[in-house]
Amino acid sequence: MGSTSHRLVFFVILFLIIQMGAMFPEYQAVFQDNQFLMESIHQVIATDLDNNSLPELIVTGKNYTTQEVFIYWLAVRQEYLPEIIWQSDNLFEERSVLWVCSGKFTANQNQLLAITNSRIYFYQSNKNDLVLTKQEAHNFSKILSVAGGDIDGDGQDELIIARIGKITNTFYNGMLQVWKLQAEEPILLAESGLLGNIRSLTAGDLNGDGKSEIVIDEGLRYASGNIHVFSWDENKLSEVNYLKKAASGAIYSMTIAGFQDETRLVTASPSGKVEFFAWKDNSLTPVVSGISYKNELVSVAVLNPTKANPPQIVVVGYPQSFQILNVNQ
Ligand SMILES: [Ca+2]
Ligand SMILES: [Ca+2]
Repeated sequence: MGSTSHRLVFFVILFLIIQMGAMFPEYQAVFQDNQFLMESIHQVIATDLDNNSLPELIVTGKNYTTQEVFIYWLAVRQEYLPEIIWQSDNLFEERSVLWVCSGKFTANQNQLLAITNSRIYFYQSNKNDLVLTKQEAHNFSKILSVAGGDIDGDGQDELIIARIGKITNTFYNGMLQVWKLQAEEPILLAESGLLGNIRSLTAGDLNGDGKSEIVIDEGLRYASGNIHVFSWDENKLSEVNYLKKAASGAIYSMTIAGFQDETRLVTASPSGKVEFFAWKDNSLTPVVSGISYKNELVSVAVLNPTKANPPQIVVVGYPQSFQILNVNQ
């Protein structure tokens, strides 16, 4: 009798595992290149720069041997094959990272902002070209990461900077700044207190109220850290959600995107995991189906050309691996 009930329990569990497997979409690589474009790829973002309502990709990286830093603008049109539309001049700057983000910062179409330690570059599309409309020295300092988003809901995107606020013996204690760029000089809209060792930053409208939320991950070294969500309420930044030990490791890259019926935060970690969090009942809720890789992930983007189908996930693995993943249909 005992062994029969054990066997029954075993089959019930097996059945449940099979059912759960069927519920979660499986991703497969539809494009993969382990030596993509440059010796080291740092960042990928998805954005619609040519205003055709279809997202393209921006990829940044570096060739160490020749001291070159480039931005590529890529379209993924047919058969998931990324095609180069445009390539920047060499933006190499001694001892500087190049950060990029996109949004309507000073124009009424999406712009690409590229920021080094000392300079800021504004690009916008003109037919199949990205035109450098402005470049200048800036006074932002100790940058850790950048993002674009309309924090206050006025229709223009703000530049969000995660920066070092204080250097301690053991880590960089970071903070957030939100800048408006329309005026001659950038205007500081908001600044947070010290938030810990910020490892990644993104912005996007998680709750659908028309204003972007700001999301950061903070924690030490490679350890699983905490995700904080901030929104602009009553003329200040307020923390509206906090997830402790949220992901299965440090988060090096995050993005916010629509997934059919819900908005999700997508994270990538050096442990090789892509994880999803849906915005439900005013908080981030882990979505059980993640993606696991053997290599260290440095950046993630979501390509969402149609609302009807699940979007594609673009992942960059250290040092120069590039993959586009699609849900098995
Ligand atoms: Ca705004
Ligand atoms: Ca919002």
